[in-house]
Amino acid sequence: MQERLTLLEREALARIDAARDEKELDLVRVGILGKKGQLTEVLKGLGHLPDEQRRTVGQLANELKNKLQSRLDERRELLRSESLDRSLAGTVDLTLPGHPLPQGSIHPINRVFEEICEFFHGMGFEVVEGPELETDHYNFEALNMPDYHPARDSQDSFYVDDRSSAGGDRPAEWLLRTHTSNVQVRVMEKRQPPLRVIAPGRVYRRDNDPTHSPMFQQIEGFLVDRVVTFGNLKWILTEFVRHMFGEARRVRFRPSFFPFTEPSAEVDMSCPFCDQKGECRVCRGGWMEILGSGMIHPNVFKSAGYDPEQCSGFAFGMGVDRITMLKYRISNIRWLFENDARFLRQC
Ligand code: 2NL
Repeated sequence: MQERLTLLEREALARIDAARDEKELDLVRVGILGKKGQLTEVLKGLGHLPDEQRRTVGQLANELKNKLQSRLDERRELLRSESLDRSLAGTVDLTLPGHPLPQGSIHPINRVFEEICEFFHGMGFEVVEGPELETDHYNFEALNMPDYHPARDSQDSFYVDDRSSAGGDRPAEWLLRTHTSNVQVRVMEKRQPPLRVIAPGRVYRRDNDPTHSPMFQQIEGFLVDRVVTFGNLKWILTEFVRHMFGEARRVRFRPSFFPFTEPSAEVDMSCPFCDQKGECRVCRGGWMEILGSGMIHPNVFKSAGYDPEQCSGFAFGMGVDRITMLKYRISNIRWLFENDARFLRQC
């Protein structure tokens, strides 16, 4: 009986060591320790042995059972880790750096906002903000736009109450500001020249197509002192355009009209994409309009309580969205507002 156990042990250990995977090892285990396994059979047969032999053989068989069980466990552990190593081989390199966290970026409009404000700050201008909900006085009246002015039509502006229902002697009307000039009017009302102010912010107009959005961002600026000339305006705005679009830009001032300035000029720059070389889909003709400007109208000074004989100044205004589109060659203004991550990632 003891010999049988010794034989069984040698054979069992050899089979355990020969098992090449966990499945094979399990078959080996069943063959030895299963319900009809070899060792199980031995243990079952103990009952037929005489008392004394049963004790010694029983003890040996139990020891062998424990030994084989732990050998099986060891082998299973080894096979498992070998198979894990094999399946990871070549697919995981633990020395590689981890996945970087996605990083946000500044929205192109804010980037351009910052760049513009930085330039004018360097020129001694201060940044002032004001209300987006405004009265017709600050948005139109004080800017030499009397109530018959076409821009005041409800077709063009967002009035907050119903314009048509207002009675004869109408109180102040409220609307979403159509430009940030309201801020400058409020500054002039409170303070005396010399003044150098830029007013950035959101403005609202009833306009909606690929190049217009009902809400857009504007920066207006103005400078008032005792004697300010159109030459001062030309110099600052030329410097500005070259700061934003490169020193190589040519700048031209084209006569125009705004109710709040006289004379008025639109500012064009040579196209930064084709450099005026002709056929260009962006500029169509070599020049691109980028801002409006002029000498502040005497009526605007009068509404602010300034004497137009004692001071003069220039003002300008630009659409930040438009400048952003030109700078980054964005063809549809909606890209700027949809916040599609695929677009923003490119900025
Ligand atoms: C444009 C043109 C302009 C102004 C804005 C202004 C403000 C005051 C007095 C006089 Cl308080 N003028 N602003 C002047 C000329 C042009 O904007 O194309 N804007 C997008």
